[in-house]
Amino acid sequence: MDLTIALAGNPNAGKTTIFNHLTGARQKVGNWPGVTVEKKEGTVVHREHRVRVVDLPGIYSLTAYSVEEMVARDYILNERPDVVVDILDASNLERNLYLAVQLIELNVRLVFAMNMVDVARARGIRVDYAHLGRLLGVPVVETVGTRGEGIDALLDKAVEVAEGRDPVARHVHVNYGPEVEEEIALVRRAVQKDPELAASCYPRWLAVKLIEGDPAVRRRVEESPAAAAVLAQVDRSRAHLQRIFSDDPETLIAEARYGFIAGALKECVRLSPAAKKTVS
Ligand code: GDP
Ligand code: MG
Ligand code: K
Repeated sequence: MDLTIALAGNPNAGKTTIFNHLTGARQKVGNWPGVTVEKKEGTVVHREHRVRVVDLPGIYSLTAYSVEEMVARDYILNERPDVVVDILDASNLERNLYLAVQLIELNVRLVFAMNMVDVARARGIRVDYAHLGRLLGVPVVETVGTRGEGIDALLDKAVEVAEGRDPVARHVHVNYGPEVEEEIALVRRAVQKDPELAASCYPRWLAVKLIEGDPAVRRRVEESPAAAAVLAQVDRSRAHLQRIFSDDPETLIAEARYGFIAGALKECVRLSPAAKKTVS
């Protein structure tokens, strides 16, 4: 059976290093359609599978404000790889988790490659990665890309998750608080009146992005027969949230994501006494 794995991650997290280990010399380099962003693809044979590995552009977020982010997001939404492997820099975990949380919100099959654990360890950062994975509903594999450590385990785990065989993989929601959640529910209900739109991507994700005011997601909805009803609800929801909070909806949502990350990290991170001294 053929499987497709997409590699996502922040710039410098080690995507290219891991891609090279996974695919060796079997690589094809081109451009993403219509843009001058490099696209790398490779294949690897793993047990009974022919696995295609696609290297997505390095990104920090999944907004519509950069061509790299749009390429990565559209690929995941439209081409639907069997599993997304998010490569995180463990020595910059909090920042790298911002993209990870947005991938979780897409409700796609996901694995975290916790890369640069050598650097994190040397800095005295101690994290219970397995616990973090259980909290976030995403299996974690520790890797040291430069030494090729953990790459086989990563490929095993990616295939396991692609086949729906991993017990850790489950969908976890960011809780945006009662006021925002109420508006998400209203928008989601409007989205679900168009079965085709609701099936085109995860409806809760669509609702969150519409409330954030994402222009590309809005355009996606404009093509739907339910567009008028959905967008009217979105405008009502955004106006309502703007009235009750001092921040705009985009800021509210970003802050809730950071809060969610901080909460999860608090349960999993143990700094060594030496590391504590250098950060305080
Ligand atoms: P990309 O931007 O995500 O493609 O990142 P690269 O693969 O180009 O890696 C960025 C830098 O980090 C390079 O100098 C790599 O050699 C280095 N690197 C990658 N993985 C690791 C790792 O696990 N540990 C350490 N110490 N360095 C790494
Ligand atoms: Mg790279
Ligand atoms: K998940």
